Amino acid sequence: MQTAPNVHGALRIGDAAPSLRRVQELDGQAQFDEAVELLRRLAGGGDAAAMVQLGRRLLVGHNAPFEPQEAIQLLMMAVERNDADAAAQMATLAAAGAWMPQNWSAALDFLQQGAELGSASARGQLLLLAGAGRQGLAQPAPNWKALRESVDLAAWMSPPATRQPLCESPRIRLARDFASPQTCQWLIGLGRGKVKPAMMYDGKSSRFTAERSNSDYFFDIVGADVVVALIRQRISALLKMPTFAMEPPQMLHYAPGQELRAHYDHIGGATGYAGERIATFLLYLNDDYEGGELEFPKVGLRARGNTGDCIYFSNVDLSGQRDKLTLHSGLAVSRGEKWLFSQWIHDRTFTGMN
Ligand SMILES: O=C(O)CCC(=O)C(=O)O
Repeated sequence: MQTAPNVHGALRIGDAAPSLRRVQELDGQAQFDEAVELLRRLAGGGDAAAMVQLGRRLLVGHNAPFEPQEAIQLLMMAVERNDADAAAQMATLAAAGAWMPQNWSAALDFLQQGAELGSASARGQLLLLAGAGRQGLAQPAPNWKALRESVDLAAWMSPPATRQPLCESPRIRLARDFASPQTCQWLIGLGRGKVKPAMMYDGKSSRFTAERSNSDYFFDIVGADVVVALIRQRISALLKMPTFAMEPPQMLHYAPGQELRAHYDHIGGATGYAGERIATFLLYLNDDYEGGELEFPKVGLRARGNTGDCIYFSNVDLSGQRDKLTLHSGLAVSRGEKWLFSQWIHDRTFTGMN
């Protein structure tokens, strides 16, 4: 396998690496304005790695101003300089339709470009999307163009036809094989090392509570990728709800003994939130653990999916009112670790806290 040449700084020692190291030092001292200023100078001097670092920060306002349009300009300038990471990031933006019109064909073109330039992420995504799996990885020089052309987007966006009703009131459904085991592994890879002790939202603010001992990770547009965007598109097709009404998706992780005690997902009237969280979608990324069932105590239901299955439910009743029967828990895991991909869906365009 070829080595991925574009890990920041790794092959740039000759040019901007010392200054990028200085950016790291400034960040380490929480001098974020200075770090951003230095990145601006490096990017202005034509350094593509600095353009990507700055672009990613400005995309999400992480220790930087929130300036998505400037971020896209920077990333495109880096793409023109053949930066692999910039191409991979642009693929995610085009797939998600984030700060630009959604364009799947452009997303795949960017992935191909990123893969050809050596982005490990773009390569992994393209191999997964093309269904090439391990055989593809074993090839000395995969044909990225051919792989890009073999991606069957329609199949990725079409959810499984079989749905099993688990309960009618509240409406709870299970669909088998929503995602392949390889896709589940990929998603776990995106969350591993990033999950942090989870907080609980009580309608006013988020805080650590004894009710919730698991960890989570919210994807932003930098942490997500084309695979995540396609999963959301597939959820949209399954639930018949638009992606623009979806909150940022989350990874949930439970180590042995960890749990999420009985709670509701609906938040209507909560401080600062517009609208209601009307549906919850949970994708089971693994099944080699014990315990950890999803329990709805008010209707006496306990369920869990196998790897790749999903369970989804409505948090409101047929008249759109918060449904008190949707009280639910993630029971304690007794052995192994449990990984879920979770997506909440709103009754309107999701604008976050405002
Ligand atoms: O982990 C589980 O099984 C439940 C997750 C859950 O209840 C939630 O995300 O609201």
